[in-house]
Parts: sequence; C-alpha cells; structure tokens
Amino acid sequence: MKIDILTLFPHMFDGFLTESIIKRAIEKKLVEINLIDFRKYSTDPHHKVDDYQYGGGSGMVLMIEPIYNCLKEIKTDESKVILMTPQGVTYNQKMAYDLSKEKHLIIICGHYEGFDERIRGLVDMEVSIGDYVLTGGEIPSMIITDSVTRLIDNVIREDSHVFDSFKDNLLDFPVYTKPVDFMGMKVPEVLLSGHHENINKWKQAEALKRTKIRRPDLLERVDKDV
Ligand code: 6GU
Repeated sequence: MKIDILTLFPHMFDGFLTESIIKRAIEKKLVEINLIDFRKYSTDPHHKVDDYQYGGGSGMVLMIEPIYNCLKEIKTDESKVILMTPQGVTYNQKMAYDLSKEKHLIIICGHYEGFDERIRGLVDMEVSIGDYVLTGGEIPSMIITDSVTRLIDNVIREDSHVFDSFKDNLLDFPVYTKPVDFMGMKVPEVLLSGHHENINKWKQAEALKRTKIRRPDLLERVDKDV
C-alpha cells in the first residue's frame, strides 16, 4: 500500500512516522508513506498556494492549480483520492477496512479557511473525522493513515484487530492482566477457568452489555454497516 499525503506542513508528521507501529510498518515495507509539499507544484513565482476569495469574505482559500498539477503527476488508475474536510462523510471503522484494501491512497490536507470549490471535482471522496473544526487536514490525514495501516496484513497480529471495537459495531469487552486481585478488585472468575467456550460467551455478552450502556446508537446499526 502506498499513501501519498499532500500537505503544506510536512513536519507535522515527524513524530507520527518515526515511532511505534507506523514506523515498523514503513521499515518492513508493508506501507510506503510519502509527504508531498504541494507548494512546489505552484506555478506562481512566489509559490503561492492560496489567495483571497472572489465575492469577498475573510480568510485565504487554497487554489486548485498546485493540487491539480500534483495529482497529474502522481495519480494512476489505481489511486483513490481523498479530500480531508469537515464537510465530508464522517469516517468510521468500515471505511478504514475498505480503504485498507486499496493499493494507493492520495490524501489531500486542506488548511486555511477553505479550498476552491473546484478542487472537489478532482477527488473520489471527501472525509471528515467528526463534528468539530480543526485548523487543518493534517491530523485527520494521520487518523486515516493510522487506522488504515494497522489493518494492512502483517502490520499487527490479525487477532489484535479481529475483536476491534466497532468491528461489528460493538465496543470491546473488558480485559484484565495481573494481579488477579488488586485491593479487592478481582478478575472475573470465568477468565481464570480455562473454559474457552464460556470465556467466549462471556466476552460476547460483556461487549453487548457495554455497548448497550455506552453506545446504544451503535446497536441500531449492528450487521448493517460492517
Ligand atoms: Cl477532515 N478537517 C478539518 N479542518 N477539521 C475537521 C476535519 C477535517 N474533520 C473534522 N474536523
């Protein structure tokens, strides 16, 4: 899988790409992640990428040309182009699974007040990560990249994501480790029983119970989305 991220602020990604699971996935060549500063695709003598909006209004607007020029160079028939914007469809685990099957993602990070409406015509999908406003699409693009990368084969052990929260629109069941008794707070007996069928039943029941209490909205969607 190759992920190209178009951003004016590549250094925002420094820690993200050089630590932990993402770093290992890159080293093992399970994913290739490129940061492309699309300022270099600006044909303007001052490498301008944004300008005032027609009709008046506050804030600078990203211009289409640098992004168009960049896509022209990097896009192939196998690319899926994603625009990060709070106006996009809200991201979820099902989308992460679908994207993890793609060969090449191109993620465009918006910044400033907005982008020229015609940029929308260059992309396959527009994605938001939730109903709040961030300063730019960089953190959202890291969220897409992180959630997709961990689902690529051999990045993490498969059984680590078989039971992910949201996989079946259910939250995770509780887990415990040593000690068996911490100040009177005990690990449930069934987990110590060695009876795998009972343990699995317990996990299922606890996941359902927890979801009913914390996220009843997810249960209305069980088996519909995933
Ligand atoms: Cl994708 N971008 C920005 N700027 N804010 C957001 C977002 C994206 N998703 C939620 N808020």
